[in-house]
Amino acid sequence: MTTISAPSPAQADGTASEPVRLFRTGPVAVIEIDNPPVNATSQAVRAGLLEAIREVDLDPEIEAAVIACAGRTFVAGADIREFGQPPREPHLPDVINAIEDCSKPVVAALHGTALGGGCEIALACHGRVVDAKASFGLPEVKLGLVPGAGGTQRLPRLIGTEAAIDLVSSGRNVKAAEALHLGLADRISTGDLRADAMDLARELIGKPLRRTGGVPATRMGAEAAAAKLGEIRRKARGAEAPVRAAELALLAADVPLNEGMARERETFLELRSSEQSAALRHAFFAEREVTRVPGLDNVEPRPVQKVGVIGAGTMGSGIAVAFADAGFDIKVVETSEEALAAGRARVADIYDKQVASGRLTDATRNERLASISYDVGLATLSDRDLVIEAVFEDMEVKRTLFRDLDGILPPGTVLATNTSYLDVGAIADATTRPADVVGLHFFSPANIMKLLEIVKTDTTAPDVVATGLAVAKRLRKVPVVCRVCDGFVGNRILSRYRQQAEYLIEEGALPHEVDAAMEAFGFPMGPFAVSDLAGLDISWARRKRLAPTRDPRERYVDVADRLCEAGRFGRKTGAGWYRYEGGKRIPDPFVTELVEDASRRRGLTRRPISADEIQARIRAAIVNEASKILDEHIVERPLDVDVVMMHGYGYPAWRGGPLFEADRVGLQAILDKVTERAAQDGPGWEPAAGLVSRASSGARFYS
Ligand code: 3H9
Repeated sequence: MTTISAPSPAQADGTASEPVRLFRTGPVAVIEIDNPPVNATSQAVRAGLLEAIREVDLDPEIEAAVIACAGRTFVAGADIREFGQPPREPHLPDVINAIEDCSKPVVAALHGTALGGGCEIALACHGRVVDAKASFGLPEVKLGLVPGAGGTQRLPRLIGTEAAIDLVSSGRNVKAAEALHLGLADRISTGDLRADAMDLARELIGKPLRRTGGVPATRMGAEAAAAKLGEIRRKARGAEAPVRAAELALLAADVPLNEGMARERETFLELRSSEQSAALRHAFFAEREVTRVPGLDNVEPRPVQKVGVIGAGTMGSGIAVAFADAGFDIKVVETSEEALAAGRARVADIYDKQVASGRLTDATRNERLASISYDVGLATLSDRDLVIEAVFEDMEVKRTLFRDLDGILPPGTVLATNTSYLDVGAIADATTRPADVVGLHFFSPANIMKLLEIVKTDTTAPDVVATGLAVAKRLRKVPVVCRVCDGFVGNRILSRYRQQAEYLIEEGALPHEVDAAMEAFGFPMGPFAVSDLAGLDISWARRKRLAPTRDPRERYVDVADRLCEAGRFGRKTGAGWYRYEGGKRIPDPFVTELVEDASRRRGLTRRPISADEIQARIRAAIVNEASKILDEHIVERPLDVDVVMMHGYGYPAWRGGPLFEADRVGLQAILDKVTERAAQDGPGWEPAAGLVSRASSGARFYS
């Protein structure tokens, strides 16, 4: 720690060598943490902070202190990279207790995101002043942890047990206004944050200090508490941390701070070495790593502000909203005034729903709606930097469209297709500038789903791929760069997942049993429920298209086709794999009959299939296909597959994605299952070479 006898610079430049500095310029000292990029509480920060607090305590000339941070944010948490190593002193809980116990007022000046350990530092201060744009949160559960430095014990004391349970179990962020309302913040700064925090510190000098740890927490009734825990457990879908965090918050009303903190620390250390936390930390870093694409280090993206979307159906309108939300200048085109009007209505509907649910104000909706322009015909797109087509999934339609665009768009415009299966290379070849063509595969609803597959062909220019990544960043999406193959990464794996689910029903399981098993695995919905939601007709049309080229030796289950022939297209027609009543899905004897008939026609004697077998077979199908994707260099790294499955398909993040998990489960066990299925199911089930060699050499995906 460095002591400086000079005024503290307002949110300094972040060039200091010492991560904690004490500015002593009068009765109110400023303790500044400066540990880029996010001021995580590394060992050096903890040691510096403890030393600074001791100095404030001992120095008769200092009467109060403000804790503030340099750079873009207040402390965003403990240093996640240290979690794999043995804890080193001083421990954060001890540093934070020293802040609370300080004999002089200590006020936190919060800007950016005060998360995890950062939020816990703030909770122990005697006052909190927050920047109007700041947010708070205890996101530890998203890393498979509970807060480990007093968060579960101080938060209930400060804002009440019920509100605290909500925050610690969800890990959600709270903006400044809500923080003030909850009692988490004392003041919102309107101008100079540090000056405002120093004012509050000055006001507290000589007054009795409110030490959060000494405030009693409100007690929740036993029944209400049990109901809350049950609800959290259900929502967590197998993740352990949310329930453990809520239990600790409930404890705060029953035991003194030190006892609660001891229990919290114990739980924190236990979870820190858990499989779930390792998986969630992998998920955190993988989500960032996907944006660092090998070979694109110094490639400049093309500037993009004006974006055109062709087609205003479900995908096109969702894409338009995603871009409008991110502040792009967006134009939607259609082939006729009627289609355009329908698209405009779809866009308005998306925003109206957001207003109705309180996520958007009327004023913002109107602003966003006004930022989207509409036109008929491609010619009006000639001033666009990026054009994305979201028209009917048909190669000839798309090739014609790209040929037309080629004649209209100026050189340098990036041409993107939102196709989910078609060969982007063949679409690019319809133009005279295939280097400018890329796949931008959004997932429905496009304004909500985080995943964006950026599909490069053999000819896509590196700066076009870089442009896709830069656009994704502005859209706050998680991009995964991949090469062309049928279904790219996600849908290719999904088709194996679905295929295996259909084999399972043909052999003896019922659709709701497969769904229940996969929901117990941690997916938000099982495969049949998802099909009903998405609509069975789209994949039916695709299957009919592909029928002439299907390998006749392939085991093909036709139950989905027969459902479609009966007019059952899923939720939108009130029936599909299930029957729907009042929005509830109900297993349907009609479907059971179709399934049993399929077994009979295949000559199979139906047998009960356990949830374990269902999960193991589906997991094997996913890992095998993912291994083939790696073998073919469709993606370069296992983490790319993990991110696709977690962000686009609901693979439980606490499992870390299929390949991360495969390492933990044991590759040989998965390979055995794949080999067993290959013998029974025939073509499509060949074990991937990469999986065979990894399993037989004892190597792992992430070694
Ligand atoms: C905790 O606090 C436990 C305590 O209760 C108890 C302890 C005893 N550590 O996301 P970005 C890196 S648990 C290490 O791209 P943004 C990140 O990897 C922690 N590194 O920026 C990236 O590095 P790189 C609770 C971290 O502006 C760079 O910083 N806290 C950490 O989009 C920039 O990050 C959390 O869970 C960290 N804690 O978002 C907060 N955080 O450039 C986790 C970030 O090499 N962090 N990095 O790829 C976040 O949510 C976001 O990073 C944040 C900034 C919102 C802060």
